[in-house]
Amino acid sequence: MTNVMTGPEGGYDMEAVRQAEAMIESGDYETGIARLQKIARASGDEALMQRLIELRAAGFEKINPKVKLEPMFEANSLLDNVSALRERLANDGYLFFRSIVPLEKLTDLRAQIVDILEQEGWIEGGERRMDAVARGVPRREGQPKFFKAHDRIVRLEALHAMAHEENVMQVMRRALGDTAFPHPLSIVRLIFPDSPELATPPHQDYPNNQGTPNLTAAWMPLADCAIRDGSLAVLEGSHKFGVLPLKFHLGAGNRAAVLPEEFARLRWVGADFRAGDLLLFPSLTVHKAMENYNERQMRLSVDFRYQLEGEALTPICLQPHFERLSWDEIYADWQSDELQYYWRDKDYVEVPWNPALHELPPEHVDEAYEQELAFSMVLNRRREQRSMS
Ligand SMILES: O=C(O)CCC(=O)C(=O)O
Ligand SMILES: [Fe+2]
Repeated sequence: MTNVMTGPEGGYDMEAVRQAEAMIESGDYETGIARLQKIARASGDEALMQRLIELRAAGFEKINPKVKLEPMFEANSLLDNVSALRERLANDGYLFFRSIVPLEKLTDLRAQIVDILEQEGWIEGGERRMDAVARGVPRREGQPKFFKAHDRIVRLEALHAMAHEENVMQVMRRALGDTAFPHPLSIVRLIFPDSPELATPPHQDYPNNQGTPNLTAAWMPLADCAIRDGSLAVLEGSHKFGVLPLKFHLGAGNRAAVLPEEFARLRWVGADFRAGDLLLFPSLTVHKAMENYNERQMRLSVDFRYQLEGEALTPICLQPHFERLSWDEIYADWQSDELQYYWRDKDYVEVPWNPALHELPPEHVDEAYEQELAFSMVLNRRREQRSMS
């Protein structure tokens, strides 16, 4: 016998709800939530919707697959053997190096960024400002408060100069080829502590950047960054499976890759990064940020994209991140013009960016709404707990 609840906007099958909840309780979170979602959305029942949000908030940690990291291979010893280096990159889909970026340049860039964050009220000031201790709720990509700081940071000459840094360029030339050059799209990540739900989910860069699949990202933290501080992890060998479908996620980019079951046999690899370390991966490699469980400090990092001359790129790779400012505006206060419009002398093939490769499935609007509600519930609870303790 089915027990049907009826509300003002229709009914739902109580037994089906019970089954979905039992699945969630027994650990089959993804399937259980997906079933409950279907029933709740179709019923339009407010109480059931509330229950769904509650369950999503309670199980947030399970939305990001819990990954156990194996250590990344440290490729420094291969730097003198270009063919071994490239073979390793082709096989593993990443290269990780210790101590490449000069510390004084990292520190200088970090100092300029934390000055802006302090002035914008994001972090505590004074002597400890270099620790980037967060104040207040997380500012998130897309929000006006986020852009108030980001629009200033994206103008920093030191940010863009880091993509051209000589040690980094030497590594890029060895890993990719002599004509390797950075895209002017330089990205800074301003990741708040204590909000693991916002960690950048598993994804490929290809749908965002497109152009040549040999496009290779270089990621570096602007200070020591252990796994628990939200360092970057890579799914080894995941670049060999083509472009994966997308689903909505609250983290940077709002897109996660849907990982096929066969990926279960691949290894997630990571490291406690130290300042100066550098991670490279081509645009089909699945990677994710580890959750920032540091209770106080923001994770600040930068990432750049490189390619060889003669290969394809899309117009967004030649624009500043978020495309809110023109290059002339960005260059206004620079000391040197050496790195301005440098790509105009490079040889590349401009190809159109295909929006279809970046589209989310139609149900993403509901998904985004539910994740937002669940996240604000989690944030409020966390704040209440803190004020009580
Ligand atoms: O730093 C992050 O959280 C994301 C970095 C990333 O996805 C990238 O560098 O492509
Ligand atoms: Fe990425």
